[in-house]
Amino acid sequence: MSYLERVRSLNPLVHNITNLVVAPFTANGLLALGASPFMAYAHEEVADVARMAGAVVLNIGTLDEKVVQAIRLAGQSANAHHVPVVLDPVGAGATAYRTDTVQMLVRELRLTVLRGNVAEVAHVIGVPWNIKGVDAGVGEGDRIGIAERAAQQLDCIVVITGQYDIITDGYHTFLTSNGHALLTQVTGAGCLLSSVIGAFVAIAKPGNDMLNSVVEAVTTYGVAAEQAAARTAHQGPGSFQIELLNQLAQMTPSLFSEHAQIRQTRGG
Ligand code: ATP
Ligand code: TZP
Ligand code: MG
Ligand code: MG
Repeated sequence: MSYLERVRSLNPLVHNITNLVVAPFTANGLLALGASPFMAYAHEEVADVARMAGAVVLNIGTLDEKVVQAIRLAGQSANAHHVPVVLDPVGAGATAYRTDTVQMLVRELRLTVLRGNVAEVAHVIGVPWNIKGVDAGVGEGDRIGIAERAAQQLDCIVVITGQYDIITDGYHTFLTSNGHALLTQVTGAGCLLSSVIGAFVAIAKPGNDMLNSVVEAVTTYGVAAEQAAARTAHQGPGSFQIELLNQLAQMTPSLFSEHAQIRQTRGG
C-alpha cells in the first residue's frame, strides 16, 4: 500500500498551529488529501490536542508571543508522547524575532521534519542567506549542502523547496522536480505542503519509512500541482488554487508512479 493510500485509510488527525493567512486553505487541503485537520491554539488545550494527534505541524507565519507559547506547549507535548513534529520556519531570517524564535524552537524541541525555502532553512542553522519577506530571495549557494547540514545538525529530515525540492536525513538525499511555477502565485502553497508532510509522517514508522513517506508527500503534492496547472494555467492562480484541492483529492498511486520525478543523490 502506498503512503497516500495509508493516509486515506487511516485518516490521521493533524494538529496545526499555523498562520492566519493560510489556515482555511491548509484545512481544506488536508481534507482533500484524506487527512483530518485540527486547528487549535489555546494554551489550555494545545498539549491535549498534540498528544492525541498523528502529527503536529508548527508554523510561525504570523507569530506573536501567544502563538509562540502555544507552539512550545504543543511541541513539548508531542515530543513527550512520540508524536512527529513538522516545523515550517516561515520568514526565518527576515527579522531577528523570527530567527531567534525558530532557533529557540529547534533547541527546545525534537523535530521530525523541518520544511522551508532555502533561506529559511539556512537561517535556522545560522547560515547567512538573502531573504525578502516570507519568500526566498535570489541567492547562489549550495542548497543541497544546506539541507544536508541542517538535517545532520538538527537530527531530523529537512525539506528545502523551490523549483526543485530536496529531501534529506543528512545521509540519504532525494531530489524531486515535480511542481509548477503557479505554486509561487498562491500564498500558502508552502504552508499546505508542510501540513501534507504532517499527514504522511503521521502514518509512517520511525526510520527509513519516515524519509520515504516525506519523499512521497512532496512528490505527490508536486504531481497534484502539475495536474491542476494542466487544467487551469490558461485561467490563472485563482482557478489553480481551487483545482489543486481537487487534484489532491483525485490523486492515485498510478498517477503518482506515472509522473513522479525522484532522483537519489546521496546514500542508497
Ligand atoms: P517561498 O515563500 O520562498 O515561496 P514557500 O514556503 O512558499 O516558500 P515553496 O518553496 O514555494 O515554499 O514551495 C511550495 C511548493 O511550490 C513546493 O511544492 C515547491 O516544489 C513548489 N515550487 C516553488 N517554486 C517553484 C517553481 N519555480 N517551479 C515549480 N514548483 C515550485
Ligand atoms: N505572510 C505571513 S505568513 C504568509 C504571508 C504571506 C503565508 C506564507 O505562506 P507560504 O506557504 O510560505 O507561501
Ligand atoms: Mg512559495
Ligand atoms: Mg513558506
